[in-house]
Amino acid sequence: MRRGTTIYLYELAWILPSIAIPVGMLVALIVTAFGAGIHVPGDEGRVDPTKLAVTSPFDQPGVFEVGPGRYEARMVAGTWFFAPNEIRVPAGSTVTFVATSKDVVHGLFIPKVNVNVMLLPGWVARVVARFDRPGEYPFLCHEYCGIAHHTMWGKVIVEPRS
Ligand SMILES: [Cu+2]
Repeated sequence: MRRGTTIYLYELAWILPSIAIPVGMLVALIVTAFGAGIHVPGDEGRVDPTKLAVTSPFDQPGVFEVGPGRYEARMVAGTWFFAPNEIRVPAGSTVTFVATSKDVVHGLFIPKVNVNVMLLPGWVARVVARFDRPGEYPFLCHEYCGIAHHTMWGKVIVEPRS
């Protein structure tokens, strides 16, 4: 009888955390998703990844001035390219990257300005970065996407203000 009670308490010491930990994680998930509003990076709308060539704004990838010192870079990622893979803006610009993937999961990583988003086919990602200093800011795909993944990169060229 005594031994039985001992085993029960010992099991309880494991049973309680094994319930409490998943419940705690679920609560954390619910709080971050609904309370803090954190979602999959790309919850800016959906597109049909097979029809990007005829879907605005991805039918015209490129860099567009949307206001004084503000640019929008509309980008498509695919195996194994970024379109565009060269973006030119003057120093002091704020660039909104609106990007998606046309095939598999890619990523957009611009280390110098801390841009880091996944590009999921069918999802539109939107991320904002400010480019104050002139120079080159390489960006790359940081989600392994196949044999030529390592060739998938481009750069933001920030030109000095004249
Ligand atoms: Cu990729």
